[in-house]
Formats: sequence, C-alpha cells, structure tokens
Amino acid sequence: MDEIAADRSHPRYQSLLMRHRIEIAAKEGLLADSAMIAHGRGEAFDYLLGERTIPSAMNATKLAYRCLAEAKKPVISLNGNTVALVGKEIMMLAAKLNCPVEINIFYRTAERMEKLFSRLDNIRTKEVIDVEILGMNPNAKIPGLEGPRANCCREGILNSDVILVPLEDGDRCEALVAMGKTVIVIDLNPLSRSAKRGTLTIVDELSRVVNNMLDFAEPLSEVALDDWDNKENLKQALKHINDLIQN
Ligand code: PTJ
Repeated sequence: MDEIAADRSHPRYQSLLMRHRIEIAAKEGLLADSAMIAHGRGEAFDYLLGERTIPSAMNATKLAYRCLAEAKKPVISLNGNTVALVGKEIMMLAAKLNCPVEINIFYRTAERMEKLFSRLDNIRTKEVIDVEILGMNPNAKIPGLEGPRANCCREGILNSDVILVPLEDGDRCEALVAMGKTVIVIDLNPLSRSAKRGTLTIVDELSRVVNNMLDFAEPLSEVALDDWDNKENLKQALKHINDLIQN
C-alpha cells in the first residue's frame, strides 16, 4: 500500500507518501468526495510553512499530548482523511494514551462508515493494538448541530473531557467547545474556523503531529493549558510564513 515511485531520500518523500495514501483511500471509497480538495488545501499551507514542524507547533503538540495524557476521558475523533493518512499511527497513539477512537465523519454514509471501521479493525488485528473503535452505533448527539454529523457515542465523544480532532469542520469544533470540552485541533491552515475556535490548535501536518506524539517519552510540556494563548500561537504560524517569504 505504501509503495510510491519516489524513494525515501526524495526531499518531498513524506508529502508524496501522504498524497499516495489519499489516492489509494479514494479508490477504495473511504473518503468524502471533497477529501482531495481538503488535502490540497493542507498541502498548500504546508508548503508555506516549509513542510516541517515549526517551534510554535511543537509547543502546541507537547501541551496537547500532556492534556490528552492527563485527561479523565480522552478520545480521538477520526474522519476519512485521518484514517487514510495515519490509520495505523493514530491507533498506536490511542493505545499509548489508553483511549478509544471514534469514527465521526462529516459526510456520513453507512457504506463509508463500514469501510472506515473495517480498515481500522484490520489494523487493530494485524498490529495487535488493543483500542476500542467507536462510532458505528451512535447513541447520542452533539448539541447545537444538525444532521448526521451530530451523531456520536455517549461513551466516546459525548462524555469526553479532552478530544483530539484532526481536520475538523468549524461548526462541530465550535459545538464541542460549547460543550465545555478541551478541543485539540490539528489544522495546517491557521486561519480556518476550526483553528480559531479550538482550545488548542496544532498548525502542523497530521502525520508529523502523530509521529511527534508517538516519539514523546512522557508528558513533556511545562506550560499549563490555563497559560496557553491560542491566538498568539496562530499568530506565530502566520509570522513564520511571513518570515520565510522575507528571507
Ligand atoms: O471524512 P469526512 O466526511 O469527515 O470529511 C473530511 C474532510 C476533510 C473532507 C472534511 O472535514 C472537509 O471538507 O474539511 P475542510 O473543511 O476542507 O477542512 C480541512 C482542513 O484540514 C483544511 O483547513 C486543511 O488545511 C486541513 N488539512 C488538510 N490536510 C491536512 C490538514 N491539516 C493537517 N494535516 C493534513 N494532512
């Protein structure tokens, strides 16, 4: 599945690998019709950021990891793009954090839900990962949201205190914040509504974030969430882009 034309020494190997994973998942019917557009927008911002984890993003990642590790009921929300890009790595992260994952997609169809579950279930079996996969039988709704995207699980998203939402949509992010949750957003676009609405936003590419978290030996952040200024964090990302253009 991960065989791509470029070899690992190619300077843009990781970016090409992510693109390849999206292509394969699209062919398999795992993704929303607009998934490639969303991915392309992410790629454009990643290019502007220099395709690397900038210092403010690393600080955000460390604090996010600490919040997840210290949470009472953490959960990781998964959409189609996330399963395609980092299905295995995110299951390993959930195991490390001892939390469930919940498939919670914007463009919800029974067929996509089944395919996404089956992809994750195969990873779970093959890699011997002990993680609960929620989302197939929703029994609750996110207040303030209309339609199928509001569906969620009581034992997952509904009752969670800290939630990791990679590539989230703005409305749902806002609704989760309104529920009083600590909402950790991963989004390469520092100007997106989710990036602005989240409690803590990691402006970095999803696979880099997850791999960084997998590398952490223990909760590393000395910064507490109460002292976190998310607006300043987003400004740092924009400043980084501006500085790259100036130099
Ligand atoms: O699987 P579904 O049905 O839940 O649909 C998922 C998508 C992503 C298609 C849906 O949520 C969507 O349309 O998202 P948006 O509104 O296009 O937002 C996606 C955001 O993710 C954009 O702001 C992108 O910049 C960002 N993004 C895309 N790829 C990455 C990323 N951020 C981090 N890492 C990436 N690899």
